[in-house]
Amino acid sequence: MRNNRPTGAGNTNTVTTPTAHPQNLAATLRRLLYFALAAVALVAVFASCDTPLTTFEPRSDATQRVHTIYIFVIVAASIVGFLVLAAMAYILWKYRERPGHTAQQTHGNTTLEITWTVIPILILVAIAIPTIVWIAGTTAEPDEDALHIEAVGHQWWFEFRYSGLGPDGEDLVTANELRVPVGRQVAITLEAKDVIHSFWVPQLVGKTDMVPGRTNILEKFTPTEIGTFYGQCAEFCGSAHALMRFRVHVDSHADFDRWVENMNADPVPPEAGSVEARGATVFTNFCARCHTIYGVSTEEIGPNLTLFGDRATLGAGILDSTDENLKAWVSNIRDIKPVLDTTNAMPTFYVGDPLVDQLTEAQVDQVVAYLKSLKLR
Ligand code: HEC
Ligand SMILES: [Cu+2]
Repeated sequence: MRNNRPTGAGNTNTVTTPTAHPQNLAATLRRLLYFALAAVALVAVFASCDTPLTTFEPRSDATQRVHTIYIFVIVAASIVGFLVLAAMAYILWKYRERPGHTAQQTHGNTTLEITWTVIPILILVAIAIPTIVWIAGTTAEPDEDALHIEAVGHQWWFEFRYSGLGPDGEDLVTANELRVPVGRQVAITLEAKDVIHSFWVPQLVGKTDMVPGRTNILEKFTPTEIGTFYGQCAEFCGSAHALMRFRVHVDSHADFDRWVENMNADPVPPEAGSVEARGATVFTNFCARCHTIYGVSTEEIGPNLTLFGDRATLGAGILDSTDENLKAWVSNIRDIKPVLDTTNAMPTFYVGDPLVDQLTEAQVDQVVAYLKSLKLR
């Protein structure tokens, strides 16, 4: 009987079809299973990646807001996508042309059209409301007890100025490693010394341009967790743009206060005759014309180096601040950060090049020992 179908298979196929079909299905299912396993494995691999610039692990109220909206949109889009595809698959299957049933074209159905216009409107409004409320919130006035900081982009490093927290009520200045207390709102204004840079700490706040001759206001944010977070200049600013990073240390209130206090305290002079004492002399002779260390020097061409011994990084977040890296940096900075315009750049001291050297290796060791000794008490 089956063989009487108009398009049906011939005699030869009647024998194979009933057995071949379940086999094909099993093979397809197996292939699907492998595919699903591979997808799960890939997800696991990506999930274990070290991603210091992730936006998926918000650690402030500001990034948490973006993240919530993002997840909401993703979930809503997934549900819509699933429902649409499922409905489509069902309709394709149900109304397909088959023996005894002809596919039909239908036109016009007012109820249906109103329904599928109204539902997307509702979804879009549901997305728009929190988005607009949040965008409006980005320009809100800072809290009364907010911590005010001015961040200045330089080619190729970040300067941070805490208003009123420095010696004599002046700005307290540091560089490349911003310290803020957990749970207190931070209000940062952005400026640039030379060209356009951009301030971005994916887990905490950003990104907003730093424009020369203009003060931009960064969205206010309150860090919610103690830890170290990674920042990066996010606007191409010249040859060393990729080497312009920074870190944000979110400290406990006690640790932050201790840091501010120590930044303001006069440094203990190194013991007379020690390596560090000789390093201090090298610093005064070769470095003080650009670097401030509170109580020692006052020039602000380069990063403020007060308490430099407590910084984890060197060279705008590009290297760990180890003795070895520090020696290499002070000896021949251009090997580490090649730049074309050296007007305000740190000079290379050509250590190890007898024709042009400015410092001996011993002097480098001394100044490194001195910088490393500038620590919290
Ligand atoms: C002409 C000015 C100038 C002189 C002189 C100078 N520096 Fe610098 N220094 C800079 C600038 C500018 C930077 C920022 C470079 C960068 O990261 O792109 C810098 C960066 C540094 C850093 C890294 C700071 C950080 O936060 O990562 C250290 C350490 C440093 N200098 C030490 C020294 C020492 C030690 C000397 C003396 C032997 C010295 N500098 C002399 C201008 C100078
Ligand atoms: Cu930059």
